[in-house]
Amino acid sequence: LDKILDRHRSMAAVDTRSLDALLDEAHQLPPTRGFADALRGSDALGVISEIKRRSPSKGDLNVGLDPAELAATYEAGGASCLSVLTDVEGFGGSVADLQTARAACSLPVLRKDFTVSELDVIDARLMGADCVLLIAAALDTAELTSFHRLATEIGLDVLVEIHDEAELEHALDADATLIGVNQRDLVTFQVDHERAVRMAGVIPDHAVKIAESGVRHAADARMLETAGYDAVLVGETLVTSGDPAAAIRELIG
Ligand code: IGP
Repeated sequence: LDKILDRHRSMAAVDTRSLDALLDEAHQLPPTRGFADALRGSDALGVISEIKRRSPSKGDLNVGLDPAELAATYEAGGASCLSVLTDVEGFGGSVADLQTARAACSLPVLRKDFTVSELDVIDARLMGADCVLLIAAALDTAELTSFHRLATEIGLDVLVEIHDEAELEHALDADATLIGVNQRDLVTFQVDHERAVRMAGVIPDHAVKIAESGVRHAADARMLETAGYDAVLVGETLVTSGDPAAAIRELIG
C-alpha cells in the first residue's frame, strides 16, 4: 500500500492543473446515477460487482476481460452497482475501463483508486464516476474530511473504506454515510471475516454498511448479511468465474 500511495502522491505533487477551472467543469455535469440510493433501495443483500484485471497480491486475475461485456453481465445478474479499478500499475485498470463499463449498463459506478488529492476527487467526477473511494488508512483526518466534503459538493457519493474502530471514528468525523469494511488487511493481505462481523456491530445504523474483499461463496454472503451488512463488494470471485451472473445471483440469495 505504501508504495502505491507514494506513487499517487508524487503524481499529485506535480499536477499543476487549476483546481478552480476543474471545479467549474464538474459543477456543469449532469447528475450522477445515485450509488448510495441503489444500495438503500432494497432489502436484499446488495452486490457491488468489481472490474479488476489484476492485483498486487494475486497477480493476473483476468487481464483480458472486456469491461463492456462484463458490466452488462453483472447488470443481468442483478448487481446493484459497479466498481471499476482505474489504477494502472498495480491493478491494470484505466479510466477507459470505467467509461466503457459505465456506458454498457445503467448501474452507478465507483471509481476504485487511491485518492490522495482534491484533483483526484474532481477527476473521478469528470471521468464519469458516480462514487469515489476514500481509504481511511491512506488519509489523515483533515484530508478525509475535506475530500469528503468536496466530493459531496460536486455530486459524488463517497465510500469510506475502514478496517477497525479507530478508522471508523475518522470516517464518522468526516460525516461518512457509506462505510466499507475491507476484510483484507492492506499490509498482510489476510482476509479476516471475524473482524468484519465485529465491525458491523459498531457501525451506526444510519450508515450503509458494505463488506469488501474475500467474498467467495453464498455462505460468506449470508454470514455478512446476518452480521448486518447491506452490501458486499466482490472482485476476484466474479472476474474469475465462468458464469458471473449466476455467481451474483447466488450471493444475493
Ligand atoms: C474486491 P476481492 O477480494 O473480491 O477481489 O476484493 C475489493 O474489495 C478490492 O479490490 C479492494 C481494493 C481496495 C482494491 C478493496 N479495497 C482498495 C484497491 C484499493
